[in-house]
Amino acid sequence: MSENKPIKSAGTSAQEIIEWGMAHEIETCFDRAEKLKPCPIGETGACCRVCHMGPCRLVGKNAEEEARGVCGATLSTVVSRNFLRMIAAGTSAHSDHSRDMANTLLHVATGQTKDFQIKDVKKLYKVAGILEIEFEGRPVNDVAKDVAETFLQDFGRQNGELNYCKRAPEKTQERWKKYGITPRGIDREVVETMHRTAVGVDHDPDHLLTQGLRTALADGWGGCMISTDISDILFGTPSPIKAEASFGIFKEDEVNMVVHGHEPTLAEAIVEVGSSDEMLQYAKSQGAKGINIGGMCCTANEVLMRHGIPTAGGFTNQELGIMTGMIDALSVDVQCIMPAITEVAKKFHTKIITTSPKAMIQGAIHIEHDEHHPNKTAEEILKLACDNFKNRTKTGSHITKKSPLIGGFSDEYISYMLGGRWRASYRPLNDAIQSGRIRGVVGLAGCDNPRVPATGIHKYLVNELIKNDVLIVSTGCGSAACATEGYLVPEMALENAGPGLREVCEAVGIPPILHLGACVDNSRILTIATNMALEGGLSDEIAGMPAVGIAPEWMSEKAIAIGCYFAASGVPVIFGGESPVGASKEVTKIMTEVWMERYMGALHFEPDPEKILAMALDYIDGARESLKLRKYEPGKFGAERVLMDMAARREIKGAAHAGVGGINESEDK
Ligand code: BF8
Repeated sequence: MSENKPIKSAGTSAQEIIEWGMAHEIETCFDRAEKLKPCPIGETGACCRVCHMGPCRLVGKNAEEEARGVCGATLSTVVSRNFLRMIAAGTSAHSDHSRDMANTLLHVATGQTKDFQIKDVKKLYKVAGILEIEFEGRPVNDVAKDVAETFLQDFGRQNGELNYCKRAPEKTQERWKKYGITPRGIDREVVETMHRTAVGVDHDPDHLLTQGLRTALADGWGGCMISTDISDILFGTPSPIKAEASFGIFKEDEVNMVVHGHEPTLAEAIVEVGSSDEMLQYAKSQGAKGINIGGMCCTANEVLMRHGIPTAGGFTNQELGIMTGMIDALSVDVQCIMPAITEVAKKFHTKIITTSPKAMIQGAIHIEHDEHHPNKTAEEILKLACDNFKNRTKTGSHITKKSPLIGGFSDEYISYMLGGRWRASYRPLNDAIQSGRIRGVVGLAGCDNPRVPATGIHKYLVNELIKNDVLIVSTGCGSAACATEGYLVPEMALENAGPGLREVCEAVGIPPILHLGACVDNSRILTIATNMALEGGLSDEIAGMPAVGIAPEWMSEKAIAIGCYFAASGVPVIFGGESPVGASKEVTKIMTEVWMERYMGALHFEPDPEKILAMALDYIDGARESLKLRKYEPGKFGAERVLMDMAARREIKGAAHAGVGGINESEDK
């Protein structure tokens, strides 16, 4: 990395490729972010464009009191309506993905899709039990059919409540009922939100935001949770697995096929068909030694968690991956796919393939995913990748660095690790939090963002949080950011962890940063929080736990939906960057103070990483105090052993080496 170039990504390999791209005049999101400053009116939520009398910009010194749209809408109405529409869009994205998963399960159960089978029957039975579907003595596919049909009803349900609301602790459910945010049907909440934010309907910011929370809960306890569970049923519940991350995952002598997007179905088929003898022979016939499958963004997380497929990283790495010159084919489905990839790909040999009937990009090849015959689609895509191998040129940044990682933690596996096979339990985790060995838990999630040195805030926060004895559960591109920087190597992370956290992790055999999967797998964090509440000794609901959610580099509307479902479930959440409701003090107050009073959850926006850290630790310590847990004392536990370990390591490695042995230095070795 050159010293006088501006740092655009905190990923060292990513930065190298960015610099290579600049030298070769290849434009990326980093250049566009620099050229295109955010509109200051839209950025803070003050631009109303829900009708064609506007767009109205509610600006000025006393905008909160005086500014009005042509219809008379106040700033707080406009700001909250804009925010609600983000929640609705985010909920739609996760939930439409989830609906596709439910349909796939139905097609597998009824034999319309023969390429997949139910992989995790135990999980199917667990889900059937929650849904009160009889499963004992019945054929597996009959149970799966009932489960799929019951889930599908949750999308179009008009009244009552979502099936999975009952998975939340009772007190959490009571809060939802008390404040009228128990979600009904997923589609119903999204449609009602769109209706209420249309011109001339709901104008009361608090009333609007309450519907926003109900919609977000439909996302978390509906769309996301259903998707996670069906993916586990069909493709297996994850357990810890080794993989690799960063741009060095691509191979010189093999066909590099990359899966990018979100839905795991076609990616699973590509993994399966890509490892068949037939396809290997085909790759060889095209001059390659084999087929190397890699991933990007959340599809990467899905196949990493279940198969150890390596990841090239998160959102901001997608153009950079192509710029390595190593990718023969990149197949994409839905969400977080930059349309710019086809432009970048023109400069290389990479074929971009769109696969979803919902999403096309100009300049891409469209090979539509046949949901009844996924292996056939996978074969077509893989053959195209193999055919393209011979067109690979020397052009590209050819980065070879990568980092090992351990991923694949599910709530089922965490509970098994903590309690053992016969008495799986959260007791050791709760005990460790009670005693102060673990100060609290942070869910580190969300995107990476080219408007900050990408992945840099994730990097800063994981370092500081584990140093402060905070256990991290991570998902989405947050996990990818940790992975590419070497933070998911347990030994390295442990070396940097506070002594109490380290002691617990070593005793139980878990790393201090647990990679839980894709963005929809934030639902696993809801399940973990529920299990902690049910275990006892901490809070008896999700609210009040020494736990915080952080999305430091968020950019997607999906992240907003996620932040809101955590807030409504009782978790204080801190987002980085400028606030999309920053124009209105009233809306900001509702989302922080009023939500805190009602749900013991809140949504803050804070651009300063140091303040994010301080707020998170304050929330954790405040919750400890309210629960009358022992006051957290840094270095109280395990310090002596850690010092001894460090001394021993120093002796072995030599003082100079030990001095740089922390996880910061581990990337891409
Ligand atoms: O759903 S973390 S950039 S890839 S939105 Fe997108 Fe954000 Fe990544 Fe996955 Ni989630």
